[in-house]
Amino acid sequence: MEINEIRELAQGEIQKAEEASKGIQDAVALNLFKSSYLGKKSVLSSLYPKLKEIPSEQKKEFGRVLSQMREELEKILKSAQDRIEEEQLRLKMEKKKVDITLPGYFENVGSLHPYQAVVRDITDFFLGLGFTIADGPEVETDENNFERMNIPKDHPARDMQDSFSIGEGIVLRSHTSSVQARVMEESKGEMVKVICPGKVYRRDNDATHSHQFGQVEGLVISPNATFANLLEILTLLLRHLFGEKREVRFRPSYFPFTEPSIEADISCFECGGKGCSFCKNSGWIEILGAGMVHPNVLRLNGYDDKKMQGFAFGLGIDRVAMLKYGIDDIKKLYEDDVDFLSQFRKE
Ligand code: FA5
Repeated sequence: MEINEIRELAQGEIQKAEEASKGIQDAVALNLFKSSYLGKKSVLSSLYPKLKEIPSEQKKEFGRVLSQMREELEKILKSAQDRIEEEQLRLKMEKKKVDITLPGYFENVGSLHPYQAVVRDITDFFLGLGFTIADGPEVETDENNFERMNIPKDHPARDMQDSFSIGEGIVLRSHTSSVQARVMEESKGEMVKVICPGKVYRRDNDATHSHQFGQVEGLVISPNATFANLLEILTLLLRHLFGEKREVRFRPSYFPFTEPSIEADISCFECGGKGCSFCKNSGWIEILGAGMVHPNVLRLNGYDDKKMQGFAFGLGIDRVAMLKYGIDDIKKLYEDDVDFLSQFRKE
């Protein structure tokens, strides 16, 4: 066979393939085309054995013609394949038309519970002032919860915190002040600067009082901790939590474990201080108790009250959340109502 004949044959085959490819509409026809023009029984495959008949000086050219022929046929096959795929995609998109003006779907990824957001905020504030975090159990001894806080058995102050007794000498802690006793015992007369966030339990139940709630205790002991330091820290904290506009007032109070003692109130979020049923017409909502650590407490917990003095405070976490976010019933913080909680989601 002459090389020219082969060239013509290849050309003819390529033209035939080009024509045939126009009719290909689906994958079955595409496969058929592939086996007809590139398969074992194709003209292309039948030409390879002819190499033997070709004079040796034309063998190179023969090889070039065949590989060109294969390349062309493959190109035709590829463009038919692309055309079919494009057509299939077009049909699919036509069936599944997307209206790009519709609003998207939003995944609810959740967010911090307002209670937890307040805990983190308060904790960050105190870590920034060089406090460390102390911890204690919710099931506590009567001794740590009361006696070492200068509240002996039968002391009338026990009525201030109606606690849950769960066994002989064991209670659910009624305040985080129980951690004060633990920290002082561990610190063995040395300086202290801690906060302790945690859950506490009391027999209470109304819109601002729950049987289970959170407190953050603070305790500083050093030879020169003063009442002025305490007021300064609490003022900074309350300004940090509620901003400059919310009114804060400190008033004298009584706790068996501090002397002098104070309480802090924030102007009511509901009535802005005018007086309403929520704040029991006072215009204020109590947020924390504080004072200078009572010398008895220092002595009861291994400190020399002539050398060391201290201040302490206990802040209601739920109350902060209520005042900050305008929540009118403390129970909403415990109900796991997603509609209510999603208000606090950060978009
Ligand atoms: C105490 O619990 C003291 N241990 C605080 C303290 C610590 C004083 C250190 C001095 C030194 P009180 O019972 O007032 O104090 O509670 C403190 C705060 O907890 C209150 O101001 C209030 O914000 C919150 N609180 C009290 N009872 C409840 C309750 N039932 N539900 C929700 N929050 C409460």
